[in-house]
Amino acid sequence: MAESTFDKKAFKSEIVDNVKLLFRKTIEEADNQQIFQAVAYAVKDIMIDKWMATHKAYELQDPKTVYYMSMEFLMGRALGNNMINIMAYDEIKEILNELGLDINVMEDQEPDAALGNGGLGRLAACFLDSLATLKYPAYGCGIRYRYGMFKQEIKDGYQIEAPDNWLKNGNPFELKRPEYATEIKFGGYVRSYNDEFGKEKFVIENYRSVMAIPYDIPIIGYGNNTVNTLRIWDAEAIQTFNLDSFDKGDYQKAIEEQNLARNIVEVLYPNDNHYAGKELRLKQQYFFISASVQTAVAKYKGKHDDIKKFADKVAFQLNDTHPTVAIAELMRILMDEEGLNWNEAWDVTSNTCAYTNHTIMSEALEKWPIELFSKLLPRIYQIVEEINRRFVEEIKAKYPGNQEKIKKMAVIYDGQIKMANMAIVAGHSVNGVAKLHTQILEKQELKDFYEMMPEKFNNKTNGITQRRFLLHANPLLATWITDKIGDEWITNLEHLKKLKPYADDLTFQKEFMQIKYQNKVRLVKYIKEHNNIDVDPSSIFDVQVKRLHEYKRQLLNILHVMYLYNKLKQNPDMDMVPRTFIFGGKAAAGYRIAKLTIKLINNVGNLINNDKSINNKIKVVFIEEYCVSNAELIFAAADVSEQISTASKEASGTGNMKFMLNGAITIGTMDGANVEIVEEVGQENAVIFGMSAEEVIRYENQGGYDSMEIFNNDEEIRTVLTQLINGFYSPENPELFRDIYNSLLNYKCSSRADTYFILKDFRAYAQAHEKINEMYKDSARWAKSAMLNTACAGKFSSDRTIEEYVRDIWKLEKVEVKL
Ligand code: 26Q
Repeated sequence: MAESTFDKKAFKSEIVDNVKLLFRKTIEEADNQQIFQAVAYAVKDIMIDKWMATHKAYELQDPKTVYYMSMEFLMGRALGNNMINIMAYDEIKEILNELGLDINVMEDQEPDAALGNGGLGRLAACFLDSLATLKYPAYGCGIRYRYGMFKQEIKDGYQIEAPDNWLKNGNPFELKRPEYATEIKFGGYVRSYNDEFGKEKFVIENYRSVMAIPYDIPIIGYGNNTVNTLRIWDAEAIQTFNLDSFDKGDYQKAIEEQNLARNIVEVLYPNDNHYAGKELRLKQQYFFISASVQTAVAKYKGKHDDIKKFADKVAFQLNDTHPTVAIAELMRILMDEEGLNWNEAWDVTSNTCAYTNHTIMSEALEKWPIELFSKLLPRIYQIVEEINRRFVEEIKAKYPGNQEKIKKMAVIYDGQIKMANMAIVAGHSVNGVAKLHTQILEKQELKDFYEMMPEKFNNKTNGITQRRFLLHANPLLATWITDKIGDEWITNLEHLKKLKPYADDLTFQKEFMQIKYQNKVRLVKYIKEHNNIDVDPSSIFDVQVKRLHEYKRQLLNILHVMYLYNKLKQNPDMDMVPRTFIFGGKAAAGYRIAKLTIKLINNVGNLINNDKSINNKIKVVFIEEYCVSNAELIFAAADVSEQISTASKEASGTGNMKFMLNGAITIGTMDGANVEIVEEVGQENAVIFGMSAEEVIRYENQGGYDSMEIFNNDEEIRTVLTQLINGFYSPENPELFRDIYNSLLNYKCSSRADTYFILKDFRAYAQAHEKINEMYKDSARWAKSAMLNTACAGKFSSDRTIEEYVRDIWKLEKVEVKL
């Protein structure tokens, strides 16, 4: 580990200088936001030297580099993580103390960089941390949205979306790089001609264009000198126009280009696992991909003259299908600008690109109507057409006369371009994000592709960075662990297994649970300040935080709370450890049933939290504005981790890993990475319930099941469902929750009743909760299980995941950076 050369005195005076330089103030006069900025710039100053050294080392050694292409990077706050990774967190904490300041208050001044929706975007952020820590050359490539994920306010129980103006005070960590601006062309038409050697050439004419301007954000490794770059692109109009000198046509065009530029990067689409088919979304995709691919090619050409060997130096990882237009863009550049023929360009593209699949749900698969796509990207469309034509020939050769195969696998079919199919056909690797998910891809969703090209398929079970989700989020536990087993776990999480022998020790169990209690008190304070709800830290904290989605089944959870409440009302002496059911998460702005579920959770909470007769045995809290920064508080405070998706639907999940790492016990289905969590921690230290993925898929193939039968035969379930429509939780409007009721019981259009098997899994879920209750009563048993969850979380480090990507897909070498 690099030793810290941190100079406390110099750093302190740099803070004072920065306040003066930036705000013309003394420390005493500056407000917290200003001091935060001053500290951030001082930290950046330390990182800049390492950033330059890294750049120099990469220039000199010319290593192979991965470009992680993603529409989303859900970074959260940077200051805390950066102070940790430069190994100066405690020193800076002391300095701030000496100045009469609290490091937590300073960190709270920083807005989250919420350039992502949920799991996929946060995974990208964890990967960047791991890549730098493991000393691999890497770029993140994305979009600098002016507005990130919307801010969620809860008013009268309803979600209200507010804009996230995250850049309003500037971003101290970013660096604008106008010298690397590139032009991006949209629309127009393709003209072809023969050049002097008779070769067919293509040019686009009459296009509109915008400039892509990069902003670089330093990504520093833990305890080393590696600083990689997250490059996010802003859009600007080509010329700021001059009213006098434009004739009418140019004036129109100039205005249009202003608008195009403004619109492209204006806002992140707030959909999670749902495709909407909006033209602006395709513009965003091509915008950042064209800029990133052009840059990668230019960088390569700065050092090499043989473009055919591009893939020896460059790997593109496509984070879902959102960046797959990179395939056609690279083909275009290689052929139209670098003069390669189709086969040569195809070889390079195929060896460069690899695709990660994050979902099997059909509503999330991106398909673009030919009409829309070809108008916006005419040359790119020609290339996609040719990719399709050649691939369909291959299918026909392999499966003569088999129209089904073409229907399923063609890149263009029925007037639509299927981005996943293009990514699979063109790339050299297709990976799922957990073992079960990859199996389902191979055996079900992508079966035909798997049969045709099995060598491309591989699994990379997701992971999370322990630097943020343990070291930063849970300093008490982190320190305790380091006291027991040393600090190697920070860069090699498998070391946590050395905690196993401590799990049976009563003293250690007590200490562990004492830390959990203090973290619960910290969260109680947050909830009081932000929600004004009183919560008892000695109750069981049972937590479900994640995006709102029907498949994630927040509805199952709240229906079970309603059921428990009914039982308690009938039998107030019921043997039950007091429980606080904590929810958090955002619903896509247009997702009606998900938003209604938020309202239901809040109404249920309102009634139950104010019912004195149940003796505070149940509390229900919906935490407003779930985001990376408050997630860090929430994971550290959880006793129970709710991972209850309909089996087969959650590709992996990563929240499940964050809970486990912080010593929460999972109540969950055999879905996604839950399967591997149970494998690691043992069945006795998790509570698993419900249908298997195989059963779910079998029922789906039969067209579903009859939820009415359950309704008719199970009185307690019937009572709960009836409370959705008799005004029990909405006396002012008894019909309020009718749509939820209908989703469980009525066939609607072509979709089955209870698509996500909520009623079918309900009894098993209730039993699982009884088991949790029993386990918790035996405090030694609980403490042991909780500790074992932490001790067995080693596999779920994103460091492990990245090493697997490097070994199987990217083939990178580590680069030592010296200062
Ligand atoms: C698509 C088209 C138009 C607009 C938006 C989108 C869109 C945006 C975000 C589609 C999907 C997403 C996000 C998906 C996602 O977060 N998937 C999750 O990825 C995690 C990391 O692999 C997994 O752990 C989760 O299981 C998976 O749901």
